[in-house]
Amino acid sequence: ASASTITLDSSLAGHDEEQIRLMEERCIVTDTDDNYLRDGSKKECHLMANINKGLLHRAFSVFLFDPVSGKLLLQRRAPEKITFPNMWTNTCCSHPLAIKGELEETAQIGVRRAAQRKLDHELGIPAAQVPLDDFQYLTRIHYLAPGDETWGEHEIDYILFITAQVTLKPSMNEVCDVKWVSPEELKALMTELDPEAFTPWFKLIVEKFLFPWWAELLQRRTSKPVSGTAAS
Ligand code: DMA
Ligand code: MN
Repeated sequence: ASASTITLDSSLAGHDEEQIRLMEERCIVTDTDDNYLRDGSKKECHLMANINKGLLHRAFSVFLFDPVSGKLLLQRRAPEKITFPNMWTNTCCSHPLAIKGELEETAQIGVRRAAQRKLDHELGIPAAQVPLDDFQYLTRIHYLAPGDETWGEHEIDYILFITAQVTLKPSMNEVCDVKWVSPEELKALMTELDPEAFTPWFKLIVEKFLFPWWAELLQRRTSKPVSGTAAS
C-alpha cells in the first residue's frame, strides 16, 4: 500500500503491557436506553474518536463501606492505567463483559458478577466477602468524560453500594494506594487536593448523590440493634 493509505494507530504506544492486553476485553455497547447493541473492544469503547461519534458502553461503580466504621474505601488508580491514571476514585469501577454470565440483565445480575470479579482482580477481595445479593443497586447514570486527547469514558454506569468486612491485597498494576474515609474526611480530601486528582465520574457521583445515600447508610447502621440484645 502507498504511504497515504496506511493509518498508524499509536494510541497504545508506550503503555503498560498488561493494560494493553486488557484493552482486548469485550465491553457491552448499548444505546442511550442501555439496550444491548453489540460487543466492542475496551479499546474501541474508550477512544475519544469513537466516543465523539456516540459510542456508548455499560459500566459499574462500586462504593464499598466498612460495617463497623461506616467509612468508604477509596482507591488511587495505578500509573499503569491507560485511562485516568494516578487519580483517586471510588472503591472499584469497570465493565460487565459481553460474556454469558455478565450480559444477563435480570436484577442487574451481570453487573453484580462483574463487580465481584473486579473487586477480587483490583483489590484482592475474595468473592465470598462480597456476595452478589449484598450489592445494593442505586441507579444508572449516563455520562461522558474526556480523559486526554486520545482516551475517555462514555458510559451507562450502574452505581452499586456494598457494606462488607473485607481483606485487601491490591494489585499494583491496577491500584497504587487505598484509603478509608468518613464523609468529613472525604470532603476535606476533596478541598485539599487538586480537582484533577479525582476521576470525573467520582466527582459527579459525589456531587449529585453520595452524601445523602451515605448518611442513610450510617443512620441504618447506628439504629440497628446490637445483635443478641434486642428482642425481635
Ligand atoms: C471503568 O473503570 C468504569 C467506570 C465507571 C469509569 P476502569 O477504567 O477502572 O475499568 P478497568 O478497571 O476495567 O480498566
Ligand atoms: Mn468505560
